[in-house]
Amino acid sequence: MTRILETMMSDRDDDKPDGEAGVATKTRARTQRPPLYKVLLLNDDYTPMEFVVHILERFFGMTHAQAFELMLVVHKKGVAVVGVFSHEIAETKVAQVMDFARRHQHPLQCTMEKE
Ligand code: TYC
Repeated sequence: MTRILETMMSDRDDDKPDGEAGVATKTRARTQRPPLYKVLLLNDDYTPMEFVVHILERFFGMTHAQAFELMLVVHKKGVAVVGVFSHEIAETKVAQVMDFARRHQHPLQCTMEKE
């Protein structure tokens, strides 16, 4: 009898049958950050350097000096990250660059990839 009483008293979960105390679980709310995407600019042999500099100023908010420096990185290394954005913004940047290059008949390539 003492045993039964002890069992009942120690079952502190009201919604569980006697002898079946609930397992304590703590669920911490995890804040989800949206995935980010790198926008990459690729080198080629034909697009003029000043055109690439202009693109970096116009669509990526760089100063002329920043744009020139990054254009040279792409020119020498073949590719560089020119910005990191949400999926929607990255898609828009890629589309803007590709459209602008196409309209000026330059073969410049711009892509995005998950960070
Ligand atoms: N390689 C090009 C040239 O010599 C310049 C260039 C730089 C092209 C960066 C594309 O993403 C690029 N005219």
